[in-house]
Amino acid sequence: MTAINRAHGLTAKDYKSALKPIWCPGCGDFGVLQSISRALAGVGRAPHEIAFVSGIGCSSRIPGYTTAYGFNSVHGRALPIAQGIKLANPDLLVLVAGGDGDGFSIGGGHVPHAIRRNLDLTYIVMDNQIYGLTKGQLSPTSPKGLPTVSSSYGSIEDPVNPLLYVLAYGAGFVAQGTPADMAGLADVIEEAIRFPGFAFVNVQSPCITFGHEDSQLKHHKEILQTLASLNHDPSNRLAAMDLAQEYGTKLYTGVFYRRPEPSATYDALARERQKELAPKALPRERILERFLAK
Ligand SMILES: Cc1ncc(C[n+]2csc(CCOP(=O)(O)OP(=O)(O)O)c2C)c(N)n1
Ligand code: SF4
Repeated sequence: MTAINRAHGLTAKDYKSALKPIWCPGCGDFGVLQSISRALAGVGRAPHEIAFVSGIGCSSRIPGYTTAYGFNSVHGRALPIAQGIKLANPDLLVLVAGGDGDGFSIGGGHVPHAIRRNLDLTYIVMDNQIYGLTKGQLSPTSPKGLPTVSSSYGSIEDPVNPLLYVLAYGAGFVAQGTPADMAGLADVIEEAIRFPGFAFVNVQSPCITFGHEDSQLKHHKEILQTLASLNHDPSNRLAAMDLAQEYGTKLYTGVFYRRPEPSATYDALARERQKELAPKALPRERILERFLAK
């Protein structure tokens, strides 16, 4: 789908900042940055019309490497901040990104609320199944049995399944990609951006320094299967949940679920409500008077 729309004259390069990424050579996040830049060029919004919010982690550095307005915020709090930005300025295209730790550990409680509120945001999780920035501790998506610096004898916990998590809470768009297929990843990110409502893209983005063997690009290339090749119907939520159960054993890429008739977004409903209430609203001075009255 990504046919890059050259009519607006913007290319992937226009979305890359002059800042040189300090990720380890070979980190999957380089490919994610490239795919996001390509997707943005496909959509064609000017960089100053885009706000890119992240939490804290290696992956959360990503807004700084783009020419969009960027906010490398607080660990686990990217989603509430992004929602505030979108509500304050609904015309902005708002992207949110971070790691699996940022999104499903410390920030896990925000995900269901962002989904049920359904603001028009695109949330990209760089899922490397490890805490990269803090040097290789267990993350919520680490596979059971994985030895890490915080689980010397292997993890004894079941991992979170990010795909099932967001599908179960009712996200209208759910996809997965890997930098092992950058064109495919750019396609799903572009589709997510174009989806009117909360859209989630899980990117299996290898941590070459602390990640396990099965999470590396070479392995991804060997095992990835596109959902299109399985003739998956992305309008079928139950079929999507069925396939999502294979997270951790199979690597399916593409769109798991796209709600055929997207629900009204919170930002659109809030604007409607504002219009409705505007004639009844007190002038600012009257509110101040009431507030300051003894
Ligand atoms: C409130 C708070 N708790 C803990 C940390 C330490 N911390 C920074 S990043 C991080 C996790 C990084 O893992 P992830 O979010 O998966 O991103 P990655 O570095 O792997 O891209 C942690 C625990 C912090 N910065 N702030
Ligand atoms: S530690 Fe891992 S996630 Fe962080 S930059 Fe290096 S390879 Fe990437």
